[in-house]
Amino acid sequence: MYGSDKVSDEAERTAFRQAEKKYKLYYDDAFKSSKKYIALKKQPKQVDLSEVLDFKSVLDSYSENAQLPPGIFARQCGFKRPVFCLENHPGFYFIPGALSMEEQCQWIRESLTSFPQPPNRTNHNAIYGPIHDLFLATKEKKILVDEESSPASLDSEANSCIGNGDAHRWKFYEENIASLEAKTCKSISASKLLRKLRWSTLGLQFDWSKRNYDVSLPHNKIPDALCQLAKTLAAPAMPMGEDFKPEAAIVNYFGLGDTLGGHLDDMEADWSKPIVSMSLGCKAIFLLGGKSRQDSPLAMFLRSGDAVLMAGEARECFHGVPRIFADKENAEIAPLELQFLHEDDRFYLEYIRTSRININIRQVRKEQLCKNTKDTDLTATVKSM
Ligand SMILES: O=C(O)CCC(=O)C(=O)O
Repeated sequence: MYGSDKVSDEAERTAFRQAEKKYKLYYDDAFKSSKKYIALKKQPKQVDLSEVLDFKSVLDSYSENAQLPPGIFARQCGFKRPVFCLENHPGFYFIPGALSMEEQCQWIRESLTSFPQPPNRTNHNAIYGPIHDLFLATKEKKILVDEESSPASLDSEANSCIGNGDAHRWKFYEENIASLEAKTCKSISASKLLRKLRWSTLGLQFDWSKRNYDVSLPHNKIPDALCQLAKTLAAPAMPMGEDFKPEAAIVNYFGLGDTLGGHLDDMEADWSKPIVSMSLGCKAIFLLGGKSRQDSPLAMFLRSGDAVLMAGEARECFHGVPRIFADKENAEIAPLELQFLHEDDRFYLEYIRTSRININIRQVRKEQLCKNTKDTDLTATVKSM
């Protein structure tokens, strides 16, 4: 799960860490001393990708001649395409191109508009409190201003309220009004905040400081359409037709250079239930390790529309995302760009050109508890807040 980038000395020496370092984005500083450096754009260091498993090529050759590389097997699970499994990682499933283009666009839009809306929490909560309509504010070029440091004259112009425990401290203002007072106010543009959005949580809210789910936190249920999609995608990991109840989701937002350090998702009660993880936007490298950080991880590409399931033993495996590719050549999002271009909404297009979004959906509680703890009990908390 999302966590600190700080790595202990011991972790620094592990096989997992070495792989993270191998694929992480570093810049070439060959030009630094040259005068040309200023004129040239920073160049990413070349990285050897020859060992990265590419399920797209696996699918292509499998469709052509039914051949599979050693250690990979295919299952027909009622999707348009086969689902791939790894002999060395029982419980891991890769569904290439699981989401249609329309679905990808839909969940990118939701990830930027409705998912970060309160009561869902985001990484911004700790500093700014709940923020409403961040995407809209970005489109409208608004500025978030700290009321405490702002002159009273601004107050009448504010049109969106945010609280940080003490009510309404941070507010969005029109750009021109906020910039008039920029010198006296603590402020940040909505577009910067959107760029710095790293996660939002849906359904049962995850408390990062305690590393567990806090069912007492106000929350909405995961949207029905997302639940339905997650249930459909989870089917290969539920061969006896068991039920998968999506109760919580974490949406991770990656910009250029962002990574997700190696971790385990171990806060859910029933590990036989999969984590359903969907990729949107720029291509990434995913590392699937073993039960110890000392185990060398397998690197694989994740593209927009791919889905991964981690269930059973695979739930005990370290995993992470050391790299996203935000450059035109490697991002592999041309069809997505075209789709958003047609929709004439340049804000989605601008965002996704250099970003990746991951939505991972989980059943948190054991079957019996899901049934016994009625959601009305939990929504009562919402109403009483
Ligand atoms: O971004 C991804 O593909 C993986 C996300 C993940 O591992 C997590 O949120 O626990």
